[in-house]
Amino acid sequence: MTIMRDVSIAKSEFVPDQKAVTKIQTWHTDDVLWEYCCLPQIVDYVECFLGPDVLAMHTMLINKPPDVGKLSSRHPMHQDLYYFPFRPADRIVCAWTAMEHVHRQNGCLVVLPGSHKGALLQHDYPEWEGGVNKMYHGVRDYNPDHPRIHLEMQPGDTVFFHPLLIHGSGTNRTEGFRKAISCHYSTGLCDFVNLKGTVQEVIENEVLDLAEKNTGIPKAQIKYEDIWKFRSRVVRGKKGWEED
Ligand SMILES: O=C(O)CCC(=O)C(=O)O
Repeated sequence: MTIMRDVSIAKSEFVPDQKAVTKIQTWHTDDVLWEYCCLPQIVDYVECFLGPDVLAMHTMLINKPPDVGKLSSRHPMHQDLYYFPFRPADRIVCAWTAMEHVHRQNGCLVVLPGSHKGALLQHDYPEWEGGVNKMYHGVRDYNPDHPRIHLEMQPGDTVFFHPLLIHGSGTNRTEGFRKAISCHYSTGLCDFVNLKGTVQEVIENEVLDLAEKNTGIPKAQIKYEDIWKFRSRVVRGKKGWEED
């Protein structure tokens, strides 16, 4: 499991530590949270997109904290495929479920409709004065005039979206934590691709640096695809690769 903390709050000496937790990731081995990934109300739809072999590849519990005035609770506009070394993109889908009323004031999702029909774009850390959370890369150039939709949702509402869809989320201007749970599913028959020389090389390097720091294993000995294989778990059907 990875626990991520908000850049502004984690550095404040006045806020107790757990209030800075902005996200918990890679919890596919937790029995209680795993139940979310298996809910038939979700997986029956996922199967329509992916076919009968369904893997959970990336699990997140998002706890957007009240913004302390630095606007660091925002999530920059990005495409999730940027993080993934597996394909095809059309056989990956995200399910994102609101755990409470999510609206513009507490930083709902915002999406650029139709953007999933475009290419995977270059991402960078945005140059935000108040700081940017770790791994929160954003699309470098997108049309600021592209229509946007703010996804206001009730508890339990779920949105399914393509990994090329440009999306992000706004500042949490309330006193409460805005909670959501999500899983990225892929077909079990996905292929892993080499990211060298692609726009994804930057994030691959950053993740490998972190893996080296956390495990002590030199990054040259860690394969990015293995990190993702390690994060995966069968929901229905089978995996197309052998376990090591
Ligand atoms: O829930 C949010 O605020 C956005 C989450 C998201 O887009 C992500 O983590 O990739």
